[in-house]
Amino acid sequence: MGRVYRWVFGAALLIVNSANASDLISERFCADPSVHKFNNVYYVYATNDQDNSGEYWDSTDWRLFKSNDLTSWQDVGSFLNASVFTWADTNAKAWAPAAYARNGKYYFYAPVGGKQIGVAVSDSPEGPFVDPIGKALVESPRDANAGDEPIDPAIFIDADGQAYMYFGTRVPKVVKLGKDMLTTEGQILEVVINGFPESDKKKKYGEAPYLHEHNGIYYFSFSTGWPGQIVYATGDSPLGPFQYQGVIIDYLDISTNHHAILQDGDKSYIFYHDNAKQGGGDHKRSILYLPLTYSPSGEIYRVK
Ligand code: FUB
Repeated sequence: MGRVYRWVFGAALLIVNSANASDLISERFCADPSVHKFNNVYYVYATNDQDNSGEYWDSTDWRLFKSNDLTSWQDVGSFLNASVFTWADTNAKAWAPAAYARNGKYYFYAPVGGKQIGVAVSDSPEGPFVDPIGKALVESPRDANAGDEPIDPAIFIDADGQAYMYFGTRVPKVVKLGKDMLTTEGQILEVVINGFPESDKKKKYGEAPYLHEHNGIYYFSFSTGWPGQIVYATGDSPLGPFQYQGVIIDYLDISTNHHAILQDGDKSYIFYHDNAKQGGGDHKRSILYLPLTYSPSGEIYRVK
């Protein structure tokens, strides 16, 4: 990786992929997708919006969906409750999670409440997951530079085997993970994003960080806030700095947005949530997905 690139994107560049949104992956309200292909099966790990109060994101478990073809989805059910993290508040909220496979194991990173991220591990993508470390992996204010709200973990493993966890609200953070995926290595760093357009003060980091690599370029994407666009910046290292590039998903009629990108052979998809299902709203969200495509020089085409 580490390819040196020099992009000057045209200011007027806006190429919209006109694909229609997929059907909902579930009739249940769910949000904050973490999407993966494990053993030729697609999995979406999600926040449970069906069982929250409707007034806040206060559900206490996570839901899992799976598919063999990205079209027909099976509801695997409530596969993990926040109570697995015995060190967390008994009413801890189960927010946007991130799964990852490594070492023949499946790791599940999850914010509980707004101050702690836990990690659970399983031999199967569908669980059962257990907490192998008995404490938060990252916690505020315990850990220096964890920020006020360490939530929304996203995992990326580079070609050299180094794992990174991105997280944070309002200020994006990154920390290296050990090969065991259960420990952090070194300091928590701020992710630097340069080049936000001066003309739009709403263009800033909000939440929902996501890192992927495509053709040697590192793409750092995130929501700009509440409501938020999903935008992206690029860099030549997983640690940044990143240069703002543009919008992937425009504002939706909902207070949050949160996405994940699936790279499947030569195809890519962006999963996100919206208020698309009847009766939906800020706290009753639904997961959909769209194809994600790139220009020959690596710009991500706006999808929505
Ligand atoms: O689901 C609760 C919170 O809403 C997530 O942590 C954020 O990313 C936003 O989607």
